[in-house]
Amino acid sequence: MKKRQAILWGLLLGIGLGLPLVSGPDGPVEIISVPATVDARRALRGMDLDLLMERDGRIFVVAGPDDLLRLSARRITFLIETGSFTAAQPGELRLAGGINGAYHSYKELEGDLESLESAHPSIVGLHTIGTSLEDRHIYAVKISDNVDRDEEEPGVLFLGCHHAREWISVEVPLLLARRLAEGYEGDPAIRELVDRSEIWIVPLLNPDGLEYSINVYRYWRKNRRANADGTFGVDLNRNYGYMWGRDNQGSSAWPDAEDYRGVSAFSEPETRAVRDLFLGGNFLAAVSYHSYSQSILYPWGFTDIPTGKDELLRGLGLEMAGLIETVNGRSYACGPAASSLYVTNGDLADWTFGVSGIPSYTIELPPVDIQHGGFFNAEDEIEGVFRENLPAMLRLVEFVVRDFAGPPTTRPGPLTNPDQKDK
Ligand code: 0X9
Ligand code: CA
Ligand code: ZN
Repeated sequence: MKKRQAILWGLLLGIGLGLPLVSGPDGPVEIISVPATVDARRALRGMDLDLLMERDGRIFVVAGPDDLLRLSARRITFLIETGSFTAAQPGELRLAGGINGAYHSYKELEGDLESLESAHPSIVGLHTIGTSLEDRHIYAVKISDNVDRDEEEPGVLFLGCHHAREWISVEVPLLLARRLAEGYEGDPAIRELVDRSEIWIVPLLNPDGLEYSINVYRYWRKNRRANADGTFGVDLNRNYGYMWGRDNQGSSAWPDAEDYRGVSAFSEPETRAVRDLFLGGNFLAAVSYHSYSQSILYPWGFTDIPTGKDELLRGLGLEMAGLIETVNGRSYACGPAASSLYVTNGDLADWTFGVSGIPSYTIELPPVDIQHGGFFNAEDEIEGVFRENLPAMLRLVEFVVRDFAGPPTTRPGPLTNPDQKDK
């Protein structure tokens, strides 16, 4: 990895995680709109503002007092729109009518998953792998031949929406389920992959968070755990049990932080659901979809020490990035999570890799940066983002099918922990 690129990534993802709170220490945050002109776009660029949406020729952004001053200094006229968003609770913003458009809410997803199962009952099985804190189902779709039977076939796991505001990460795995189910009859390549593997898809790991993001505050990230100090939410991608809470750089001990790790590893029903599904199966690869930054990240997240399996992780990762680029020409960077980016502890990919040594990826979907929309992907981009990811997804299924058939020496096994080695 080139240094310049590594630094750029750090910047991009730093922005991705460090989003504004509803009210910061320096005063209230407003939703404003500016005309979608070349000048306004130029002024917004580099200001670290969160783009909310573009509508009727205006760009809506979340801005603090300093941002308003900076905009005024650049003679960009803006309208304060906060009033057209009704407050759900003091200090929170609500866009009346919901803003999820073509994206799936929990109920919409539930309906679509049920229809998919009833249209293709022999290869689609809908499972509830857990229940969220607000009593929503955490759904997993199994796609395989003889779907009701637990066969001796390799498993591959695709998940979306650890983070509530990353709506595109629900759609990509959901569309994969649909493509596999609908392609089974007519597409021999799909059929062979489905026959020889068990593909598990969890499109919406964080249903409570997603609903909150749709109905109350678009930029919500965590689940909706009521923390002891009165704040809400645990970052599900800091709650897994490998190197959980190892340091305060990779996750936070503070409940109000965006990367709060929770009171203990697997304290959350969502991460427990993934743990139990994973440990009960025979998974040989896993991908966790997030947004944004167009990157394919592999372990470790908790340290920049290489895993010892970098050749495999990097090789497959680069292959996936290559396949993605051939579709729409968009390039996804590829590298080890911690050293290319920032350190995390308790994330999913470290856990699946740490406990079983299988290729495990975090794929950050488009856009590449906040100037291209950040967490807000246009509705008409959903299909294109899915289409570019499909070949990479199928490549991973093909990998598990081949790997499973290969000699036992190539099969993954538990890893030694680089931490324990020097103790
Ligand atoms: O911070 C995360 O959980 C992921 N990024 S996001 O902006 N979608 O929140 C990245 C997790 C990958 N792991 C590391 N970067 N260590
Ligand atoms: Ca099967
Ligand atoms: Zn994320």
